[in-house]
Parts: sequence; structure tokens; C-alpha cells
Amino acid sequence: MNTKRVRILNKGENKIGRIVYWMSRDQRVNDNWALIYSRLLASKNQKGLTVVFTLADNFLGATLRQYDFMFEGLKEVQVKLAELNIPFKLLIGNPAQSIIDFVNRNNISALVTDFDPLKVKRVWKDDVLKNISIPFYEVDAHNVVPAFYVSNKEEFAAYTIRPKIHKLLPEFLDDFPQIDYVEENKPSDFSEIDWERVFSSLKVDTSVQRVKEFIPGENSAASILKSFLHNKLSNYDSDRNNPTLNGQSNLSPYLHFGQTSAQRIALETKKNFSNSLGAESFLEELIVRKELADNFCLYNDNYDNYEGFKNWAKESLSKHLTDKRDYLYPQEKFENAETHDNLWNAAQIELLTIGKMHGYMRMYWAKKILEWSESPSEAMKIAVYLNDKYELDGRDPNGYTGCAWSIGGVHDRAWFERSVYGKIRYMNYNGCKKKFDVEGYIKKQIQY
Ligand code: FAD
Ligand code: FO1
Repeated sequence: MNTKRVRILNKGENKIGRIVYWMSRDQRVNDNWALIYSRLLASKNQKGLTVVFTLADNFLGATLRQYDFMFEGLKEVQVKLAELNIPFKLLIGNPAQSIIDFVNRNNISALVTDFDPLKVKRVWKDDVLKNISIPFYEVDAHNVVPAFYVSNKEEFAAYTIRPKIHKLLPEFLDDFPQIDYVEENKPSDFSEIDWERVFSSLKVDTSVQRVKEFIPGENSAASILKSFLHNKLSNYDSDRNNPTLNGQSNLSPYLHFGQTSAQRIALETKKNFSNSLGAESFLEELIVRKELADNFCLYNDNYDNYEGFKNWAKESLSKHLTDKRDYLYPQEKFENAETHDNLWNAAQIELLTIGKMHGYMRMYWAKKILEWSESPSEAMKIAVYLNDKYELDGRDPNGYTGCAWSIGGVHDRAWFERSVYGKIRYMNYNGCKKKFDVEGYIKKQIQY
């Protein structure tokens, strides 16, 4: 395993004992570098290995919809780990405190966790660092090229990070070793999880219903990938920006919860479909765009708010702060799809009902929130709030970056100036009409 995927958060004193993988972002057994590294440490120690997941209430505004999807995936993780004789523990309460107590009470000799650039995760890890003395490792199991290795600064745009990623792909797009059975674990290391009781004890917003379009879990992700590569990849480049077609992979909920590995998807695509028409643009999105989002969140602490925008954008937007808005809506008008624009409302209805808005519509959707809100910072707040409350794939670096791109021109260039938008790229209804059958898209959402 390429140890450049590992960052030592705490050297700590070495002792012989059980290894713990604190699973968080990458909630899967196959193709998971954090689990692979934990397995390596356990085999060196000839001691057992436990996987621990700390359950946080109301994670970044997540609702029943997302917790339901995540729980189903975690149940599958527990089953797959048991086949390898690895126990899975679900700890309730403050995640950092839960893991500190678990480590200090169970003679754990090293702690491994998966990399995540979000601020909330950094807080958890900092708390843990202050309260444990054993070695603590962070493994990037989410990106093909580790985010902390590909660049040590906030990248300006896709064109600046792309060459850095492409240069390193031959080294990091390598295959995954198998995880072998953990002899050292004993039956007493395992404990039952009362999933229903835990789920019903969650204090989450139950008004956002679970979705039925997407079957959660590692197995489902693998079959979605297979059918995408065989049936949709060849038309991906032409179809992916047409919201009336189902041309995208629909892998984002699985990537977000780590129920599939972007590296595995890239390996499959390159190995069996490299000459497919859509392969190149699919890999561009899956690797360059996605890893650019992690880079943005890793190095810009204001990734989720107006302050995170570039200066050129903030100057331009504030120059137009007092421009008259043709329409002005409060958050709940947006939330209830009650604007004057039936195309925008249809996109919001898709978000409310399906839990996954088409990628092209997300740009239009966020830019119109900028156009119809009293300020860009208010617009960013509303877009992030709605995105994280209703998107299955929300609460993700891709989402904060997507909102910042749409509203604040992050990773985009300045466009010719206009009212309200300033130099932020503009999109409008007529532009959509030229690109796809707007009426068809609206009808599809309304009848839903
Ligand atoms: P595909 O087109 O099949 O792409 C495959 C994968 O490539 C995606 O799953 C994703 O991991 C990556 N990818 C594709 N487009 C982008 C992109 N623009 N930026 C970063 N990675 C990308 N993506 C999320 O995962 N979660 C979000 O909350 C989210 N919110 C967004 C909000 C706005 C305003 C915008 C403009 C974009 C947002 N995106 C978000 C990015 C993109 O729209 C989604 O990743 C994509 O639509 C997911 O569907 P898919 O997996 O079927 O896409
Ligand atoms: N990660 C955790 O470690 N514990 C949680 O309880 C948890 C809940 C959760 C709910 C919704 C959601 O979208 C993500 C959630 N995550 C949780 C984090 C997730 O695994 C990802 O790490 C980040 O959201 C993306 O970086």
C-alpha cells in the first residue's frame, strides 16, 4: 500500500494491542485504504482489529432521509466485516468523546481514521488528538490522489489541479489488496446492534422522507456502476447535461457515504471502457472535479459561506448589492418551490421528492437563488441549507464547492458584468430552452 495515503496525526508511543479503524467518511469494506492500513497494522501486531462508527445526531442538518440511507449501508458493512471476523461497533453520543473513551478503556494500541476535509471532522479529530496518547493515523480513502499530497494549497481552478493529478495517476491509480480474515478476533469481541432502537432514538428531522429511487449499500452501488458503464457511459458526454435524460451515473449518494470507491470506479472505467466515448469526461468529473472540491474544503475554511469566495467575486458582487432584484424570496418560498419560475420550481420539486437534483439544474437552481435573494451571502446560506437538507449526496465537499462555484465564481472565471450577478457567470431560462426540452423536464417533476 502506498503510505503517501497515510498522514500521521499523532506519533504516540508504540505498544502491542488491538487496532481500531474509526470509520466515518468511507463506509465500506471493499476498496477502503483506511481499512487496508488498519489491517496491516493489526497483522504486524498479531493483535485484533475493530471497526468503530461514532453516530452523530443531526450531522450538518441531515434528516431521516439521509440517516436511513446511511444506516442501511452500515448494516451491510457490519455483515461484510463479520465475514472477515472483524467486529463493528456503533457508538452513540459525541463522536470525539465516544472514540476517546473507547480507546482509553480498551487497551487500543493505534487508531486509524479516514480523511475528511470538512470542518466538523477536523474538530472531532483535534479533540481526539488532545485526549489520546497512542499513534493516530489519517488515511485518504476517498480520493485517488490523496488530497493532502496532491497540493499543499488552495488551487485556483480545475486547470491548475488537473496536471498535478494526472502526473500522479500512474502512481496512485493502483489496485487494491484483499483484506484477509482476522484470526486474532474472538467471538467475545463481537456485540449485537439493535439498529431499529438506535434509529428511532435519533433526534432528526423526520419531515424529509426517505427516498425509494436509490437502494443504499455497497452491493447496490456496484450494480449501479456496472449498468452505468455498460449502458450509459458511451453517451455520458452528450447526455450528462440534459436533465430530461437519465444520463448521469447516479453514483453520488454512494460516493458521498463512501459506499463505493472513486478509485474502484476509475479502475473499472479505465480497464474495460477506456475507449468509450464518455470515459474521458466521466473521469474528469469523477477525479478532477471531485478532488478539486476536496482541495477547496481542505484549504479554505470558509468553503460553506460568502467569505470563501475569491476577492474579484466579492468586490463585484458587493458593487451590485444594491441593484434592484426583479424578484425577492425568503428561504421558505424557495424551499416550497413557490417562485414565479416554473423551471426553477421543477428543479426544487425534484430535490424534494427524489432527493437528487440533476447536476445541470443544480447550477441554474443556485444561480437563481443568487438572483432572487437580498444578498449573495444570504443566497449562499439558503443554497447550502436546502442542498444539505434534501440532497442525498449533500453535506459533502462537492456540494459546498458546487454552491460556491454557482454563487461566488469559485474555480470559475469572471464573466461580463451584469446587474445583481456582477461578473459571476449568468444562466437563464432561455439558455436552458436552447439546451433541452424545458417543458418536458417540468412535466416530469410535476406529475411525480
Ligand atoms: P455524474 O455526472 O455521474 O458524476 C460522477 C461523479 O463525479 C459524481 O458523483 C461526483 O462525485 C463527481 N462530480 C460530477 N460533477 C461534479 C462537480 N460539478 N463537482 C464535483 N464533483 C462532481 N455533488 C455532490 O456530491 N453533493 C452535493 O451536495 C452537490 N451539490 C451541488 C450543488 C451545486 C449548486 C452544484 C452546481 C453542484 C453540486 N454537486 C454536488 C456536484 C454535481 O452536481 C453532483 O456531484 C452530480 O450531479 C452527482 O450526480 P452523479 O453522481 O449522477 O453525477
Ligand atoms: N459521519 C460520522 O462519522 N458519523 C455520523 O453520524 C455521520 C452522519 C451523517 C449523516 C448524513 C451525512 O450526509 C453524512 C454523515 N456523516 C457521518 C459524514 C459522512 O460520512 C461524510 O464523512 C461527510 O458528510 C462528507 O465528507
